[in-house]
Order: sequence, then C-alpha cells, then structure tokens
Amino acid sequence: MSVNPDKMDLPPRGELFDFHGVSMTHYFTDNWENVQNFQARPDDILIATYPKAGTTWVSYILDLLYFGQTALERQTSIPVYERVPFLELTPPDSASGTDLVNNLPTSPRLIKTHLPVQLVPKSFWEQNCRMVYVARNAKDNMVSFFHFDSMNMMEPEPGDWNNFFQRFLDGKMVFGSWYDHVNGWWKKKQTYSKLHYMFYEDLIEDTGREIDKLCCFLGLSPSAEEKKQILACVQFDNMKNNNMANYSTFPSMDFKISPFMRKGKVGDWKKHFTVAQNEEFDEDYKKKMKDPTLQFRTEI
Ligand code: PPS
Repeated sequence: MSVNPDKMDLPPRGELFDFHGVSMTHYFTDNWENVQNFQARPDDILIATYPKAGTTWVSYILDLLYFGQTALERQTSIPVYERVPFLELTPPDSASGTDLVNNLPTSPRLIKTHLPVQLVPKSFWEQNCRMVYVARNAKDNMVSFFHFDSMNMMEPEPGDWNNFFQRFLDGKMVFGSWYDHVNGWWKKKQTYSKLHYMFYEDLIEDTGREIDKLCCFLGLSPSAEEKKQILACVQFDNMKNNNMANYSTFPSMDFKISPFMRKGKVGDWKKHFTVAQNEEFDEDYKKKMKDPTLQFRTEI
C-alpha cells in the first residue's frame, strides 16, 4: 500500500452486508474472484485471526524468524502490512492483497487473513499449507475492535459502546461472529494437522514459550541470541515505537482517535464493560460456546 503521510484522502467507511452468511464490507469482497482463485504455494504460511486478536504481533514474530537475520533493509524500510499482505483487502487507490502477495519476493510467503475458515481459498488446503491461527478472548477482542473501528475510516461506523457491544454479541461485525470464527478454526484443527492454534493471552503470559512452540510447528531452530533479539523486538513498547510495525504509515487510520498499538493487555475489558453488560455477556457466552475443549482466559 502506498504511503499517504497527510492522510487527506480518507476512504468512505464500509457498510456491512451479508456475504455467504458472514457480515462483510466491500473492502474485503471487491476482489473476491481473485481471492477465491488465489494460487497458494506449498511453503506459504497463512496467519489467520479474527480482527484484533494479535495478527500484527504474530506476523512480526514470523517475519523476524524467517527474515530477521538476512534481510536487514526489510526490517527498516518495509511496513509489516506490506511484508505480510492482507489477502482479501482491496484498499482504495492501492494494490489489492492478492497483488501484493503475488509480488512478494520472499520464500516462504507470509500471508494475513481474517477470513472465517469456510471462506479460505481452497488452494491453501490443496497445497497443504501451514497455518497459524491466533485467538483472543472475546471481551478484550471486542474492546480492541471498538477502538479500531473508531480510528480506521475503512471500518463501519462503530456507534456508541452500548450499540457496539450488542452488535458484537449478534455477530454483526466485519468478518462476522467472533464465536463462529474461533469455533470454526478450532474445529478445523481436529482434521487439518498443519494448523497451529494459539492464544493472545498465552503470548502475553510467556512470549518466549509461545515462540518456541511456533518454531517447533514451523521446523525452525533460531539460536539463543537470535531468539533474544526477536523477543526484544516484539515487546509491545518496541513495536509501538517502530514505524514499520505500528501502522503509523497506513493511510486510513487516525491515531489522534486511537493508536493501532493501543494497550496490548489482557483484562482491559474491565474498564469498558458495565456490571450489567458483563452479566449479559457471560449468559450469552455460555449458550454460544458449547465446546468444553476451547477455553479462553479473560485475565491472567
Ligand atoms: S488487526 O487490525 O486485526 O490486524 O489487529 P491485530 O494486530 O490483530 O490486533 C491488534 C491488537 O494487538 C495488540 N498488539 C500487541 N499486544 C501485546 N504485545 C504486542 N507486541 C502487540 N502487538 C499488537 C494491539 O495493541 C491491539 O490490541 P489492543 O487491545 O487494542 O491494544
């Protein structure tokens, strides 16, 4: 995506509509034919998440694991959203996600998606690609999404917090219901062995341990020194201050409203949920989250 430092030409906000049973905006469906026909390569790595679950964090970790030692210029001059393109995004006046991926010079190619599992282009499955799914507890995910929709002009109007809270429970968000998303990918893990399912809360608790698990899944063995460097680079404050990781060059975001790297915490929902909302949420959650094997932590 081209850089627009003045951010003068803000795109119109996307409107939600039903797309194969999932709420979407045109920014993620305009290029659908190319998305669905996208030709994956066997060594492509798909990083899949519900929006605001830790995509950028894990993208940056993978980018450093693969290219941190060899491609130094990449680290200082190419923003993470270009190194790890967003497959289904069609931003106004700049290259589509599929074009960006097709022009990636790297091997493997690291590819970001927010698609629910049933909408992932079939060649990823046919090529037996590795996939990393990151999930975040619904309460913090909702809060992060609310602030993101406020500051990103491509997103639908968030409305006030009470309204947003209700829409989240109803699954009327871009990329659909959180509940369907995390469950759909979790179920897939039972039959597709090349899927590593990880949790934002675990990453917060022990980033090094989670990087070790990722390396095991990917067949990588970084040196102790390399791992130490990566751990330092991906700390929240370092990413927040790194213009190549913090989205400050992304045209549609207004950091005066909220920064992309906002809090980076588990439990921030407590500052947003009222007692009544928390009760309503917990009641509704029990009805929707029936699989006892999928457990989230809302505090650590
Ligand atoms: S997006 O727009 O869907 O790609 O957003 P995504 O990257 O998935 O999620 C953004 C949230 O992840 C937080 N984040 C981090 N937390 C802790 N440590 C690190 N290094 C880190 N990097 C990103 C980011 O701050 C957003 O969460 P909130 O709660 O809004 O702060």
